[in-house]
Amino acid sequence: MSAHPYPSHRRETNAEALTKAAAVLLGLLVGTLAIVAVLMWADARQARDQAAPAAAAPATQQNHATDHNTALPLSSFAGVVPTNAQALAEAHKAYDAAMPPIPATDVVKVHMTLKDMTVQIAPGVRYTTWAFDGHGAPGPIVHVREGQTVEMTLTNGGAIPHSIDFHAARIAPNVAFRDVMPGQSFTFKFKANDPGVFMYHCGTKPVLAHIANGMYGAIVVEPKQALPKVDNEYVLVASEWYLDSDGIDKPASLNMAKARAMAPDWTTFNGYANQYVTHPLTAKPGQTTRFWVVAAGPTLDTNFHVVGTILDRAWVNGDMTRFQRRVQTVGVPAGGGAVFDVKIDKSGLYPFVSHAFAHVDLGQVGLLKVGNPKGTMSH
Ligand SMILES: [Cu+2]
Repeated sequence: MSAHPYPSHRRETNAEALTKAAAVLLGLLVGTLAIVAVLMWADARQARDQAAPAAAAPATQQNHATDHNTALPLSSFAGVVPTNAQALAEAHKAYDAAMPPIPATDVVKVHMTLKDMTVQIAPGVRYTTWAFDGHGAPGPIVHVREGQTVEMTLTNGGAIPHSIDFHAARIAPNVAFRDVMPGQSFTFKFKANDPGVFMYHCGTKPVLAHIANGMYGAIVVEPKQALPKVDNEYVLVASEWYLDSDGIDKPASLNMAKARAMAPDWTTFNGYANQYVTHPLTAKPGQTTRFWVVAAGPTLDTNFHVVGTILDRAWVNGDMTRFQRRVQTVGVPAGGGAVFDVKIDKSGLYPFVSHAFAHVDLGQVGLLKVGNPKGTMSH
């Protein structure tokens, strides 16, 4: 027995080694197969996850208005202007904020044609609007006296249905504010029995998109009983814009996700950022100036304040039956209006702002230039 210890032992060892090697190889094979299976399962799951949004993508890409993807982050184009912005701002013709006269007739006929058009909303920044009466945004100022009848005709010169909703009207909206098809016209009447400054806007769904695309304006219903006399009257419509590009090389369109997230690129008075900084509204020292303010939104309020003075009279919420005196800032809610008088004795540059200062940063600021002051504004 002793003569064969090694061979015997060695034989046994070889067999053991073979068995172990086979076991290791089998183990490796099983392990590899398991890893491959896990990887294949992960791949399949990833592919399935990717397939679901891909299937939904065509609808969201075709129509911003039905895009429910509000995932952040959203690119901001706030403050993005071309290098010649100052020259462009000076060349821009500011929206005429001066109150137009009241027509003398009992029935005031207003005819607006809706047009799809490209406008500038900041220096060198173009946007494709749905515009009331070729105005871009806001639409024309409608000015009537309490008791007059407004006969409104909307002609739809655009590509999709639109409508017009007057906050100054007491009328069945399903009849008067109905959709008007492209190429069609629709007329309705209402008696302006409630004085104040009111918003009008397109009420076609989704309303957020139609207002965000510029379909809004102001109607002023002057009270029968005259308000205190003033020297200057201006209409300001506050609103915000949500852009899908910077609008410099090609016109921007609506980014519905930003509109839902309430993250505007520009905020404006009368549709164009900072236009009354470059082209100030004017008054003479000692004069009283009246601001008729509407916040069109589509979503954000404006916090009206005139830097360097106090609001002598404030018809808050457009309640023309009473006014508050000597108030500093008044909130005007989206879809609401208010009226403010300021008497300024000293010449100077008096900024009017939304005192929610992100709005100023995004362009909702203008100047009331009283007299002929020297110097420029630091705000
Ligand atoms: Cu519309």
